[in-house]
Amino acid sequence: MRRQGSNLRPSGYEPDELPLLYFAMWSANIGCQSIPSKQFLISYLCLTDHSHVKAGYVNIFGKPNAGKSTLLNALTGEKLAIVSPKVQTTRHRIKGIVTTPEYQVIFSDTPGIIEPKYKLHEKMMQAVKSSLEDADVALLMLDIWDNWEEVDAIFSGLRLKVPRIVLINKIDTVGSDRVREAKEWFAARPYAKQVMTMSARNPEDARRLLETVVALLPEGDAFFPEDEFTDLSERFLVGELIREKVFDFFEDEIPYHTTVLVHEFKQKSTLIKIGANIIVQRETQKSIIIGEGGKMIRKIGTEARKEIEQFLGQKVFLELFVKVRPKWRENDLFLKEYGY
Ligand SMILES: Nc1nc2c(ncn2[C@@H]2O[C@H](COP(=O)(O)OP(=O)(O)O)[C@@H](O)[C@H]2O)c(=O)[nH]1
Ligand SMILES: [Mg+2]
Repeated sequence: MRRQGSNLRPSGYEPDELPLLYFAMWSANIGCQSIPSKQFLISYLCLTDHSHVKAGYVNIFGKPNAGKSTLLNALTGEKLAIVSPKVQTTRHRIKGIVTTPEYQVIFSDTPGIIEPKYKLHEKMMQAVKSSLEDADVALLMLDIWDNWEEVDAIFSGLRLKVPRIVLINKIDTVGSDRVREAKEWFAARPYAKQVMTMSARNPEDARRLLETVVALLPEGDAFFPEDEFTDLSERFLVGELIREKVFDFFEDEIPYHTTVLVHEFKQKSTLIKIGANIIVQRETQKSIIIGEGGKMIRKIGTEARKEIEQFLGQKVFLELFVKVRPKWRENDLFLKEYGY
């Protein structure tokens, strides 16, 4: 998905600046599909040595609830990954791309590492596996309240060879003695190239981390156009915002038995019309999601619509349906249809 306002027309350029633009695009090997912003062009032309651009994949791993998705959102400044106090919210690998003239970092959020119990879990762990394979730098994240030995066993088991940074998260919730102790404990682990303590909710900590990872990246060309900030589609991200509301408003097994499929996404003259199915496993779950007199489904619709409008920067008409698909989490065809 690309940032709004980017298109094929070199907008923002004066006619006499165009030769410079085309020269820069040619020398930077930028295709005509992506006209760089003026700010990018100026920074690019001011840099003396274009061969030393850094680019690479920085993938975030950890147990459920460590704060991985919160961190991805903080690093990219976009809400790409849904966040919840409940475990196992993230089901896909989610890429967030940060590009400047000096570097391009492709961050990947991954599902929390768990022992698979059903087919959907297996797919989730495949998303982790693909991230293990292409990482240039790995971020091993934990909640400082986690059991350190257990986390240590998981991190060791990943058998990564690339530089690894241990991120001790949620330090806003404990005293400084405990933070120091955790830092020393993880610094003694053989896989920890560096140990950083942070609060993923603090943008300043995210910025500090960004600087650290850029220093570790290999030199190379950018993988994605400058204005692309995720590889995911608007449709997918909209579905995730709806799914997040199910995590927010329902307890017990409901969020884990639910997925969302956006089946309609139409640009109308003044708004975007979006139709989505909330898919559950049982009739009883369907009536819980709908609620008395449709109270709950209306609540999901209202809250999700507000967030979608903010995300897309446009008015949205959102229509939700609830569908029962018994055992969809075990069924390859359904899993495929729902994007897993
Ligand atoms: N206090 C505090 N809470 C955090 C921090 N980072 C994440 N959280 C919360 O921890 C929960 C799990 O976060 P999430 O990003 O979904 O974790 P994930 O499962 O690893 O992706 C959410 O309720 C977050 O708001 C942090 O630095 N401090
Ligand atoms: Mg997550």
